[in-house]
Amino acid sequence: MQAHSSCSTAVAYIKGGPLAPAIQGNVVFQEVQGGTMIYTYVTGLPPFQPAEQGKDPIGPHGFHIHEIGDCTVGDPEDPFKAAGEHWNPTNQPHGNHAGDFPVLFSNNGISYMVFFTNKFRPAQAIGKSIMIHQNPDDYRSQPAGDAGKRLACGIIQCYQQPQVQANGRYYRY
Ligand SMILES: [Cu+2]
Repeated sequence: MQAHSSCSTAVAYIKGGPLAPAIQGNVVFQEVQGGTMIYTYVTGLPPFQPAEQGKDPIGPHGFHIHEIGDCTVGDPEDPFKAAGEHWNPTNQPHGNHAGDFPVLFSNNGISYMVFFTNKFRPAQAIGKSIMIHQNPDDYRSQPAGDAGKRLACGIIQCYQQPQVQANGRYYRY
């Protein structure tokens, strides 16, 4: 955590796994007074399906920070287990984890959401992962809100401003 203390903007580039390969997106974490603003833009979410026959609805989608920055797919039927459980540095019940986010609403596959949290600063989230789930988070079931399978994952990293080289090209270092 200390090594990243100077990073005031973090980013995660989200990619869909085998259950939802069309998902793409990014999440930007920007330090502001008292906490972090989080800007999420995601496309390629699956169409909403209402709950039926005892199954959970598909969407709105549970959305969290998970504790391990590893988006290895692993089992294609139950992907992204390598990312571990919810990031929960202050040992709170689910619903109040630092990594508990609002659900993502799909608008014909597109979700755009901006919100504020005072539970962490961007530098503290670096090296964790961000996860989109198949089902809604009920903010009640422990330890993960019954949000179901993991559709898409991204690793949170410090955002490096693109630099202009002498030849006019941009690069990231
Ligand atoms: Cu999750």
